[in-house]
Amino acid sequence: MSGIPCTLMRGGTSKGAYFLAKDLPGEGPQRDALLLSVMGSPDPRQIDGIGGADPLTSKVAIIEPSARPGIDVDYLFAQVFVDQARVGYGQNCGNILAGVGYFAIEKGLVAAQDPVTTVTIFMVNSGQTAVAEIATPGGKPSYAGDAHIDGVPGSAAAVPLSFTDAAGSMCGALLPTGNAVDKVAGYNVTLIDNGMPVVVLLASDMGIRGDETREQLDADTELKARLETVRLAAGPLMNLGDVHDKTVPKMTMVSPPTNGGCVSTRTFIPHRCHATIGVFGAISVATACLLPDSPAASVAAIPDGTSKRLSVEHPTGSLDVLITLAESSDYPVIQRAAFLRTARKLFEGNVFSRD
Ligand code: NQM
Repeated sequence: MSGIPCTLMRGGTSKGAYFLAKDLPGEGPQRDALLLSVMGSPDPRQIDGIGGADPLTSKVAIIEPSARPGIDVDYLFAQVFVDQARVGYGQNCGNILAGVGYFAIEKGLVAAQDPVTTVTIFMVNSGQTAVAEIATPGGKPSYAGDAHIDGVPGSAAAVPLSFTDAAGSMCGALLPTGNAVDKVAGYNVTLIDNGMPVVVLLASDMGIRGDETREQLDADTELKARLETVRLAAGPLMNLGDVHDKTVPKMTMVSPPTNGGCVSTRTFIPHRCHATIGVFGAISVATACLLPDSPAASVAAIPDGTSKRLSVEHPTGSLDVLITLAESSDYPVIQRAAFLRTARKLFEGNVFSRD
């Protein structure tokens, strides 16, 4: 039995299998079956595969050299469902993105510079571009460093990532309904997409405090049913169609910050509570906080200035999002968004599917 070259990496607060596109079958059922088998899905324990029995550790990056001018590599993200025989391509992942630059350099798709290599990445799922700065002292990828991100023990080399075109990644516009607040299934919500489609609503409106643990919220089946009702109604309004089988929109409940940040969050992605918050999800939520009259603005603490560091609190710490606003507009217009992640190569070799 011959294996498939695969690198297992932690990207931000997620973990996934990174492949070169040329080592996998092309798009279609054969590739999906292979990815399901590699991860061990469907099975809540993923015992017969390398997935970690959690949506955050059942992820795949498929990478190839890009034919697009000015772009180094194309990155396709796949969410392999844990307990269903499904692979979703309908969202991006900013955490797995953190490992893409390293992988591209390790595989010789991008030549390393000294001491930092800039890798320009086309995100196939959303048709948008990210710029990653990878530590390559002496022309070699280095994972060690002193950057810490909440949700990951210890420290590693910083991976700054920036975007100038995140808005409307899947919904066609930052605010797909044109409104900062809509009434959906009886709740005031912001339907927003600044890199990730998210429904932002007040924790208090959903009957929670907003400081509950992931485990407490995951056990609250009544809350989850109400969130799903809102989500299913929001999908078509966000130009996402019927979202029964989709991993978007995400659902983020916001409350006042408790640790000096901008806002506190509890996010469902969409059926399990996130251990932290997705990175593009955090950019979308931080952006919602900037919109006058939005539910999030009513609980957020926003620093002054056009270049803002917005600390989005989550169940295990916070995630800083940097947002640069255009100078000359009364209403917030986002020029650039950025965040800092870390990544680490964990394992490299061949992975074997069931047959
Ligand atoms: O929002 C989880 C994650 C993500 C996605 C999810 C992500 C993002 O934490 O960019 O990173 O929302 O499904 O990896």
